[in-house]
Amino acid sequence: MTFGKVLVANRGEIAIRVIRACRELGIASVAVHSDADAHAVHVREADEAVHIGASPSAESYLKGDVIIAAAKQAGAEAIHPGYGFLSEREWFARAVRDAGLVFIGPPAEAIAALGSKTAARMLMIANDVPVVPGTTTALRDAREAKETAKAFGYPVLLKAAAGGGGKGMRVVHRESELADALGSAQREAKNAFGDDAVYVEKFIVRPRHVEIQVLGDTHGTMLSLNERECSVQRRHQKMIEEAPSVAVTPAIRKAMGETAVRAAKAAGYVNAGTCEFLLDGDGTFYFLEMNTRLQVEHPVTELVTGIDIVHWQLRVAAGERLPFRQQDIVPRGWAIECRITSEDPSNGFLPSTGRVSHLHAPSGPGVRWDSGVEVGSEVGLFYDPMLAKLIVWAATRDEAVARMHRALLELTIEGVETSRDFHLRVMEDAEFRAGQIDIQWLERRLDSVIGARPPATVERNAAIIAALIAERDRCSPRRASGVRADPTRLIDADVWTRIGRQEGLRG
Ligand code: MV4
Repeated sequence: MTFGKVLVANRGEIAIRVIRACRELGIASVAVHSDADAHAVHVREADEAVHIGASPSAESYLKGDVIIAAAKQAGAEAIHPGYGFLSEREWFARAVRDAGLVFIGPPAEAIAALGSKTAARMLMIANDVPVVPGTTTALRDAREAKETAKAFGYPVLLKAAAGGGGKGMRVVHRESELADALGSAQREAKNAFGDDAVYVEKFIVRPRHVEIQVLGDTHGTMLSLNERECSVQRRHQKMIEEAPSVAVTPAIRKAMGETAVRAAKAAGYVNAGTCEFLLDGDGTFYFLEMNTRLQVEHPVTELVTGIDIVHWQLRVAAGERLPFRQQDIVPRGWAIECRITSEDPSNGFLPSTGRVSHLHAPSGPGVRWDSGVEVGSEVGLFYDPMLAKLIVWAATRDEAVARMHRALLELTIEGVETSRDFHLRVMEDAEFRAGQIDIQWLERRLDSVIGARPPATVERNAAIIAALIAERDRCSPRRASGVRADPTRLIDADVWTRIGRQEGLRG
């Protein structure tokens, strides 16, 4: 038994993802939307929709009280928060429960227990979860900072206790830099979180970011759905995720999974959550933090485990028992996700706006397209720039990379700049193909990835197609526009532009 009706307190691709799961389970869905989203896909796909305010998030998707009132009004029994927005706000989880509704996520107390980093570190240490060597209390002054840094050895990393997402973090390589770094980390933490508490950790050099998906019910079962490799990121924004990780051996997987389950149980966790780890070159892993929500990259885990995480979020929130045991979770094949954002990689990832004028979504074997946009969608600056996620599955990593490359070639989005060509270049990159990635990889490799030429085969095909089109246009000018749509999909937009210009085909 699940719910009769669920309100989805989000927008874009994740709202649609949850609405799809509801429909598959026979649950009616209620969308919420701002002014800007009056005609959005998620509004149309839901069974009902409620307008909750003006376009800025603070006046709509962050209005917890308005959303709870909308759920009561619509007769929903539960609220799914998606990711971002209200998903990790303890007060919202509590307010939903106090309103007599079910929050589809962890208990408010678990969100609270994992919210402060220093408190979470203490909890983890008490439960034999390895954390990065460092302190569990805020530094009082530069003198104390120097003493502790000396004890752990340089380089060290100063972190905001209230932090997350890299704010208030400072790497310190030597004692002479420590006092200044402490001052600026404290100022940044105060500004960002209203709390200047900063603590110190040993700085792990060139680790991978590997995370474990966990899933638990209210009857005491907590399972590890194994790891995702999320090292390909830029400025704390993940760009590409995969499962499994080339760096995770069966022994590491087992140890990391058991650790994540222990961490989740220690926090009183229920529902889907993610434990973030740093994994160093020797296979040593350290718990960083737990994300108390469904994550953007959950589909790669779904594809390799065969478990529909959103279905089970809904079912365990309604009190159902998970029917799996840990030994039933057997990873199969390889999955990769590329985040398709409205950012221009050749222009410093500047956000791009406009109306989606043409869209061709990839399909075919092993391809999943989780999108929040369609032809006609207005892409503005009010919300996150992620338009869609392209996820592929294949038997091996090499095949998954080839399949992702093929799917990206099929993708056409016109009207806004996107990260599509950037992803193509990554799939062609020798280091990425060898799995030689860490959290600094993209920053190191960005110029060469963005500046890279497409492979000769792609350019050669493009040249042939351009010549053929030019020939047909000369013979039959009126059919030119119809002919152009298909071949351009086979080639990169940048190649098309260059060759098209040479051939005088543009415009
Ligand atoms: C670290 C680290 C190296 N050593 N801690 C970044 C955000 C926050 N979640 C923790 N972060 C890091 N903590 C120690 N002791 C490197 C990072 C880090 C990072 C971690 C995961 C994913 C991307 C990252 C990018 C830069 C730095």
